[in-house]
Amino acid sequence: MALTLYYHPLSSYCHKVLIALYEAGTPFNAHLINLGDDADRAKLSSHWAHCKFPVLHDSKGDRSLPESSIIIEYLDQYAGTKPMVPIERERALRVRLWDRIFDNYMQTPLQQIVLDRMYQTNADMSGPRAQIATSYRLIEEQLATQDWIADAEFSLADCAAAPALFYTHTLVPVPEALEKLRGYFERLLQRPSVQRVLVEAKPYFNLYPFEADIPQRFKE
Ligand SMILES: N[C@@H](CCC(=O)N[C@@H](CS)C(=O)NCC(=O)O)C(=O)O
Repeated sequence: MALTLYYHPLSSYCHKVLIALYEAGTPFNAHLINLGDDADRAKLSSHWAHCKFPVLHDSKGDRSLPESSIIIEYLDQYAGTKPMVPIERERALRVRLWDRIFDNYMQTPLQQIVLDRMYQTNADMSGPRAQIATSYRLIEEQLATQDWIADAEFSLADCAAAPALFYTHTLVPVPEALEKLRGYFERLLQRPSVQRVLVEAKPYFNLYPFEADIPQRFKE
């Protein structure tokens, strides 16, 4: 088996998959894609016609997989005894739901706000910002009784949460009153897997249009 991840170190969806890989200690080859480079774009498109990363290629079966959540579920077969998606149906449903919340109601509005800034479209971003704020409130309620967002074990949903929260913090501040969310973010940041993706992203922070809003502690 040889796994290759096509990725960029700044990309939040790539962080999600990298966290799963680092958590399990699964060996893989990292293939950095520069979307500004035609040859790199052609390479990525040859694996996934939508030309978005992350994409995982498995030499076993010569298989290319797009979509961060699907990749993480696929990686469970190589991850030993701690799957990122629990086997039990009820637990798996909760994990998948929270994965969807982070992707659809945090990452999607985050991408809208970032693209608006990159392309200077000056569109009204109050809707996407409100979605992120609503997600913050949902997370606070969900964390009333547990450390991780969807399960007693660190899961796919936490892989999704870490990059979503890292970047949304730069756009929509977390209110002081949301103490459980603030504590959860700090717990995520203590995971060596999360620390590693942020250290690897650091040399590229200057490409992020809201770089000035990344807290100093991540730049040191
Ligand atoms: N639903 C996809 C989203 C992937 C995605 O949007 N990736 C972004 C980077 S974070 C990308 O490739 N953007 C480049 C582009 O759209 O041209 C996933 O979960 O992997």
